[in-house]
Amino acid sequence: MTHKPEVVTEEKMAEAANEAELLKEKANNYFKEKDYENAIKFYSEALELNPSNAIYYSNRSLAYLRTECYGYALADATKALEVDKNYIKGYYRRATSNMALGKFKAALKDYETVVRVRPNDKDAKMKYQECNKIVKQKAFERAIASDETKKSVVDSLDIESMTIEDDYAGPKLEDGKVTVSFMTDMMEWFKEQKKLHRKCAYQILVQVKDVLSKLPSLVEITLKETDKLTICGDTHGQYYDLLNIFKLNGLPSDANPYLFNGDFVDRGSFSLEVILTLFGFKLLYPDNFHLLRGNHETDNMNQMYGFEGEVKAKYTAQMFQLFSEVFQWLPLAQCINSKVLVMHGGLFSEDGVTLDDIRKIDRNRQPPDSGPMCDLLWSDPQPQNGRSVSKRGVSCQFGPDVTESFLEKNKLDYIIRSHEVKAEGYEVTHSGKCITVFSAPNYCDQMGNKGAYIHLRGSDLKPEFHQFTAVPHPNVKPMAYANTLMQLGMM
Ligand SMILES: [Mn+2]
Repeated sequence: MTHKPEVVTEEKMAEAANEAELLKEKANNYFKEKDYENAIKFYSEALELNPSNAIYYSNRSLAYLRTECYGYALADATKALEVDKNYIKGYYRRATSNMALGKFKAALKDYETVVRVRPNDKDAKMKYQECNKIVKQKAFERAIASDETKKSVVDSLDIESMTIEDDYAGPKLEDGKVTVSFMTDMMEWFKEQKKLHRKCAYQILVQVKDVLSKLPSLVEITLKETDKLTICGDTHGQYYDLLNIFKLNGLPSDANPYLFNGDFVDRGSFSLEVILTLFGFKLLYPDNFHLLRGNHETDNMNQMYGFEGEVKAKYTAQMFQLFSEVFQWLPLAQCINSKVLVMHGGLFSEDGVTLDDIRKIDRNRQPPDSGPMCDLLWSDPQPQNGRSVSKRGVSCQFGPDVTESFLEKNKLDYIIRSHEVKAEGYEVTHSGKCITVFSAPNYCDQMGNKGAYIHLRGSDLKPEFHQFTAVPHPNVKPMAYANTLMQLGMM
């Protein structure tokens, strides 16, 4: 009888711990190479062998942050603190996840903890102060918002009396109208990193607000037999890649219609150039140039991911306010020939949603935390049936059965959505019923992905995919205007 179970178990545990360490090293190396998918895979394997290591959770949390899975990142940071409540990095990670989710008060609490434990840590103090500033600012905004019914920036502008200085050599609207030559000149002007005169920017914004506010929340269009529509996914401030799309696929026109499926701004540091170009084309071809709202056409995202900072740097806070008003009027979904439904995020947390429910959404607002409007902007498909908690921490993930029953109920063929970076620029899932298209190649200058756009022809409505790669851009890094907490958090 030489059987000694305790000793064997202990040895096995030590062995498992060693093996877990090796897996962590492997994951760290993938992380350094920015291969976050593999990093997550090996941190997960390490955690299977040794689930009581706070560092593994914390490292995986950072990898999730990088892949925009803020819900998972938050769960891992929380887990790290459960395992070891003295693990300071865990508080940082949890704070960053909460910041990314727009939960500033929760983030502040964690920064407070760090500052209390490490009163001499300058970095912690800076982060605490920065976060505190945001919380106070939000409270202030809420206070004045409830004071009076919110006035439009448009009412306080006197565009007519804005003068364009003689030394301004850039494009101007013609008799207050966007024209083809204005658009060509503006795109060229932006390409040279020059600034559109603020009067022209305001003219575009005021006019586009008027155009968008007249559209329904669900836009319905009909493609004739010979018509061809180009659908693009996220562009995220990658202006030079947007110009490349027009070079490859032709400039927008009534004969060359486009649909841009949200997330025009944030992350990329040429978001103003992207959005003014898209808004310009909307004014030029209101019936054949379509824009849908993404989860980044919102105040919370713009505050964290750069657009607000960029508008304030290049123009003013007031202009950002007007952008915010305009974004609230972007439609939420578009239906093509009553067969193909396009939206930025995806389908719903609840069964039984109809096209009529989408039509009825009162969209002129910041999206709520749940419900159909939130889902349209935020959800993601998943391979398994049913629904799951979102990796992002907002809305849900929906399976092929959810897609199937939604399509059946609404007599649709398939959906096209964006919202997720894909290596090939697009992905076909749910037996061809759910298509993702993403048009920001080499996303954030580091993901190495292709971009894609889709051609849909009226004759058969079959998606035809076109891929492209990133083109060079001037030396301004992505997130250059993002909140400093986000920049640090993303490092
Ligand atoms: Mn998105």
